[in-house]
Amino acid sequence: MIINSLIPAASTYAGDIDQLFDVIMLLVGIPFLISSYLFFAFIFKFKKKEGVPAMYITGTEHKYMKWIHRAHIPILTFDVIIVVMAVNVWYDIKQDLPEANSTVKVIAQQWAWTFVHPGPDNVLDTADDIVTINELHVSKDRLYHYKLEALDVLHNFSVPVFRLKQDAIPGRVITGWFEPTMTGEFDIQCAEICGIGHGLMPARIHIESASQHAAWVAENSPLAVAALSPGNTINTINTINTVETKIEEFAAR
Ligand SMILES: [Cu+2]
Repeated sequence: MIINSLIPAASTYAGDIDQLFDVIMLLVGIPFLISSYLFFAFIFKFKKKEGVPAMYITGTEHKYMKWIHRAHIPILTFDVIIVVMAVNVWYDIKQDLPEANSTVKVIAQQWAWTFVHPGPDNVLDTADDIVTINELHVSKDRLYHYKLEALDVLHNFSVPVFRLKQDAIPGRVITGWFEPTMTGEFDIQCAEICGIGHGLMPARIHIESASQHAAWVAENSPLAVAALSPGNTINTINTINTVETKIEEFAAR
């Protein structure tokens, strides 16, 4: 309700995250408003008055303590509700890994994103892979696994419309998943301060319909490009080789 009004929800689990935010906002916000109101109301109600002597109150008597206990019980109950809901959502998104239709590689470095798409054969690490910089192409209603790597320092792969955020850690390949539910072009951003160019590390995600995506894959596959203009092949294959060498160099460290 709150986040959704600011930014579209474009993944299968975006709604769960938004719902969690709404529940936390209500369960924390309402007690916050009530306690703030009482705090200021009592300050004014019991301020110094002429002819009324100050009373020394330790607050330990039952008639005072019961007001603390009565407030504690709902707050603790709300905490339990929040924890149970949060663990459930966390499990579904981060612990569970549903079967994928396709896998993409996401490589973060200072200060750009490299994306490796599986190409027409839908298999990564083959000659028809499509490598792009700062531009990820996916199809709506397909479940993707991403394999996230960092070549230098910590980065964070953040796709706000998916409500997806995942740290990228040098030396590790982190696998996660998403399933787009809406077509369009949206932001990808690095959400981990990764150096002076951190703010200059934006990318775009293009969510296409199945047919649009198939057309994009067919047009941009190095094999298709090769068939069209032999000169381009060398560039594309060079790009793939550079990226793969970088990954291998990195893995060998
Ligand atoms: Cu970064």
